[in-house]
Amino acid sequence: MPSSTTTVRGACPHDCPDTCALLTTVENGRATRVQGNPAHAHTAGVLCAKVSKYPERTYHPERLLTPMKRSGPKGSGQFTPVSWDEALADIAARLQAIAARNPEAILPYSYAGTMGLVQGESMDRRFFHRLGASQLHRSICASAGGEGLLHTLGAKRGMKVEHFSQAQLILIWGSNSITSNLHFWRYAQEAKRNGARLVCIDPRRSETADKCHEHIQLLPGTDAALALALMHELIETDWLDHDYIARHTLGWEQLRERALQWPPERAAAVCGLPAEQIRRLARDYGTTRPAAIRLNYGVQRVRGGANAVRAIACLPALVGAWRQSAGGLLLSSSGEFPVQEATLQRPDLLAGRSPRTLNMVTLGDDLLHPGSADFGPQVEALVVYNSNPAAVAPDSGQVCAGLAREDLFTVVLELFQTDTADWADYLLPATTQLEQWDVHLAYGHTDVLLNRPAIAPLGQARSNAQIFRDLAAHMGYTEPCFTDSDEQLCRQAYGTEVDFDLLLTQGFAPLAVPEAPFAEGGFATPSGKCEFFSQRLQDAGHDPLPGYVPNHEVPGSCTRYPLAMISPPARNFLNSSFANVASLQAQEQRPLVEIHPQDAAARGIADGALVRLFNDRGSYLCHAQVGQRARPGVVNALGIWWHKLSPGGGNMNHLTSQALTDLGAGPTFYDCLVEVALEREGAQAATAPPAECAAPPRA
Ligand SMILES: Nc1nc2c(c(=O)[nH]1)N[C@H]1C(S)=C(S)[C@@H](COP(=O)(O)OP(=O)(O)OC[C@H]3O[C@@H](n4cnc5c(=O)[nH]c(N)nc54)[C@H](O)[C@@H]3O)O[C@H]1N2
Ligand SMILES: Nc1nc2c(c(=O)[nH]1)N[C@H]1C(S)=C(S)[C@@H](COP(=O)(O)OP(=O)(O)OC[C@H]3O[C@@H](n4cnc5c(=O)[nH]c(N)nc54)[C@H](O)[C@@H]3O)O[C@H]1N2
Ligand code: SF4
Ligand SMILES: [Mo]
Repeated sequence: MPSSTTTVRGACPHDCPDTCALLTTVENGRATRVQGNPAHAHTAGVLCAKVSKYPERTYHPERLLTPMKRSGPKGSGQFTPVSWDEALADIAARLQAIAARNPEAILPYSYAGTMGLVQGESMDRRFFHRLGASQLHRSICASAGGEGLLHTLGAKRGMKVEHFSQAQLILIWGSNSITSNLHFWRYAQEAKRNGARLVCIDPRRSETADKCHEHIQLLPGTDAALALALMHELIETDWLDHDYIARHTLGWEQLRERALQWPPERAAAVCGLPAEQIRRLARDYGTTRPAAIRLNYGVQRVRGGANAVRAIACLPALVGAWRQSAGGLLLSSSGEFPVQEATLQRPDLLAGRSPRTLNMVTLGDDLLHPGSADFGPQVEALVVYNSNPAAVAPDSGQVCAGLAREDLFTVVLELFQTDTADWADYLLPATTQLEQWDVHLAYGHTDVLLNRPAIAPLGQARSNAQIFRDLAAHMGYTEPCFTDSDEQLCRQAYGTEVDFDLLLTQGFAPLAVPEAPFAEGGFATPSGKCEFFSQRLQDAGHDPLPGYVPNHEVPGSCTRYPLAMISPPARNFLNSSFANVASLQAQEQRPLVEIHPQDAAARGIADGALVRLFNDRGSYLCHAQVGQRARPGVVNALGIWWHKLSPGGGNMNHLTSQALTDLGAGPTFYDCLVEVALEREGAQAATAPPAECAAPPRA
């Protein structure tokens, strides 16, 4: 046979703001190289270390290649191969039997293993709508911040990322961009070369903080206090754009009154910062133009997350930063994309039913709930795809106790045998991005991307859309929408809103988005203004103004658990994805917690020591990394290791709680108190909660 080499255009499917354009080299049917597409401006030919390793991940010796049925006790991870027909017929029969009693006893569980519109939210949604299953509130990442933006700017819209290169001041707020938003960082570097000042606002001395001019190392969960004190200073010194405020904002007088209650000294005490540093930041922000804020989701994984985003999102309107294309703020751009959700997801298949919605953050509690008039039926079946809840959902101990229920029927669609897959009754092999069609939006730029399959599916793997199509057939669903192919679904995702031919030829299509979206106001709020005051929030019984909402577990408030733990992303993993890829695991070395020398010395902990982090929810064994990346009183457990790849068989989510945020019912991963102790062989962790540190209530 003659040898052949082709290059196939694709899109990175991972939950990352950058949504890179990929070029996959295929030699004789095998993907040999994955690179960034130089023709795509934001990708600029560069990929992160993780996705550069894509062939290694795709051809990983532990890829799941056949459907499997549990053959050992629940959670044993023992399976035997079965045929697709046998697996699908049995799963359909089990789901039908449950649905005959009450379809709401079936719960789909998915997040962003792939962000593709087809493999992430199309045929699966049709299937569960038709079935009448419980709905899932997909809140695990961004719902608090999303609500904060919605009630302030009106939508997930903001600065175009490329314009950051022209800013003179960039606040990198709750974002370790070098780790999680590399292609934004490229624009920030360009700005730096043009003389811009870069300020990083983060409790952790991150890799990004190292490279900024200033690092403002506040306590976790105190960002709203900082933002209010900045407003205080902007008001006191009159660094305000009165014309912009008058024409394009709502609630200025009320916000002014609120902000005047926050002199820098008050915020300094809350944030654990010198007041002088807050004054200097206000001076920088009040006097430099263009001034840009790259806000990221790191700020909103605490009780007051939505209010923090709201407070920060008010700042650009106060100083009129939106007037310039290189000024303003970007948290997410996903609201720009004209996705045809109703066509893709077909909520009409609910046919008048309105099933309950369960929150993916409280999976642990919900799986253990017996069923009641309020709650509805006990969850009897769980179908997991694009997610690894055993490792990534908070309060892992409860999640795993729920997954361990003998009477729970669990189906997992996966690439690998993850911690969650170990609990499955059926484990179904899914394709990777290199083997499937998809079409994408982005939350860190404004281009649509198409992903073409580069290689044939490995083994018997099938795409998520294909698996749900096949399940629908086994359930006897005859609606024509259950026969749409993956390529047809790609065409439906944007309908006529995006030129599909351009996607086919070029691989990407930029949306027409204004250069300075709010230069003349035009916010997507009910008033059309930047809403400092929100009538909608007041009507719903919330504080109508942005305020400081203290953590559920306030740092320093509990003598038994004196340390605050945050658990931001590890550079070489993507959430729990890639944790099983040897070359990337080697980069991260081993599960670790960063701890300040002062906190380490007080506990007799030397660099590299095996330590136990614990609180009343559970414990996590990992290695101490003693140094300045952690501030005193705060430890950083970098994530997210699989339980079974960690020394004690757990991870930091054994410590995090299911408590929710102020708005948006999001998770509070970074709102968590712990103690750390040197691990001695045979020692027992103290786990009994004292009364003063009882588990926090749900917000
Ligand atoms: N390499 C890599 N890239 C990723 C991910 C990954 O796991 N690995 N995750 C992806 C996902 S799912 C998302 S949602 C995006 C965005 O994900 P984010 O979680 O926003 O990612 P980061 O920017 O890496 O981390 C957030 C930063 O916020 C800081 N932080 C923690 N608590 C606070 C706080 O209270 N206030 C402030 N100001 N900062 C705080 C952390 O120390 C960290 O440096 O990134 C994506 N990109
Ligand atoms: N402590 C702590 N916990 C956190 C966070 C934190 O910062 N700290 N971050 C949170 C955030 S921001 C997020 S977004 C969540 C992320 O939670 P998840 O979205 O669950 O993310 P992953 O851990 O990457 O798991 C995705 C899984 O999908 C699988 N997958 C990938 N592609 C496909 C496909 O095409 N088909 C199928 N069937 N499967 C596929 C992957 O193999 C992987 O196991 O975690 C949250 N958990
Ligand atoms: S994970 Fe992010 S930076 Fe890496 S290739 Fe994908 S989109 Fe690009
Ligand atoms: Mo996320």
